[in-house]
Amino acid sequence: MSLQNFLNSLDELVSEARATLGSVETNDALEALRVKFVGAKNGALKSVQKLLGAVEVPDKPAAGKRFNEVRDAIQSLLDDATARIGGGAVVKSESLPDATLPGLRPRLGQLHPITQTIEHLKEIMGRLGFTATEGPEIEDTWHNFVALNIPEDHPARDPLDNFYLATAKAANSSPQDRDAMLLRSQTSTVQIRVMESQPLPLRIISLGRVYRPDAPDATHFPMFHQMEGLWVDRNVTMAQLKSVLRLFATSYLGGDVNVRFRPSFFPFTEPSVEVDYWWNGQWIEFGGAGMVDPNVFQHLNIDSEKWSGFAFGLGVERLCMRRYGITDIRDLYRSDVRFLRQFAQ
Ligand code: FA5
Repeated sequence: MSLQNFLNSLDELVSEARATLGSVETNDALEALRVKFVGAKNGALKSVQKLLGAVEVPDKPAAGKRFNEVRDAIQSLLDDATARIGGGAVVKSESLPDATLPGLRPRLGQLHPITQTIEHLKEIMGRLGFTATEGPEIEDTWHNFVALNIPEDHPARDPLDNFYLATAKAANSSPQDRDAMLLRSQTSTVQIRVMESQPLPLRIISLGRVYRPDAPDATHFPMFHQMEGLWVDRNVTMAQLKSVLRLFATSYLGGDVNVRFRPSFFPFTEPSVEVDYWWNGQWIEFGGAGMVDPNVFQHLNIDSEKWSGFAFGLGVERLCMRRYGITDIRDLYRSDVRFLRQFAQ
């Protein structure tokens, strides 16, 4: 087909569209014209487009350009006619919802239950005089182990029990080196950072993520949160530690909570205890605690004759689970909106 013949077909089409769409008066007639000109199957534009294939190759660019212009022109004629008649046809073709239906309620976001729990714990501990502070999630072995009196050969430093990082700094170092880096395995690191940088006395909590290569099950997850607490002053005692933890537990879990302290061992506290609550017919451990070990004070040049302190580290997920009756920690991290929506504030 010659270029001229093709252009003539386009001109005829656009003239006809101008004439008919310029005077159309009803939505039904407009709809019929829409089908006639731009209908997906047998519309006039479609038919002319098919002729494009028969145009000589060197003429194709000019033919294609003109075709696009005519297509746009017909579309604006249709839009003008639609606007003039009152939009009925547009409503139909763009399938807007019925404007008389009630509106859709926008779905509001909300804080994750663990974030809500963290805020709640901060508020309770704030009332007990503890100030919230933060520490980094990527730590060196000095803060995660050495200063906490965890010796080189201690199993807690095993590469299989920690997420050591392949940083440039650590490239030539082993997990035993002071500057090997890891994702912190406990928030007790913040005890050290705070005692390094703040004057005594101090009473702080720190809430944040910790990481351990634990196999996930109903009460374990490889990433979880801890609330660390530290109170250093003159004459801080184990009796105060137990009172604070009991007050905290009754405030967060309710007056009927049954808490027990079990003798235990942590390298950075002496004596040490593990703290459990009773739930669903069994004791669940929710934290460790004890009196700050004099060796820790010594690492930080704090006179343990003058100062004493207690520290605790509690599992935030386990507290949240007990409060809300969640029986599987993994539910908190499945990102299932149906589960999370139950915690709308
Ligand atoms: C510690 O991490 C000590 N730093 C706690 C501490 C702080 C003791 C200060 C003394 C003084 P432990 O490894 O037991 O201790 O962990 C504390 C709590 O974290 C546990 O009781 C449990 O509630 C929670 N926890 C431990 N591992 C996991 C896990 N994989 N998933 C969820 N929660 C966990």
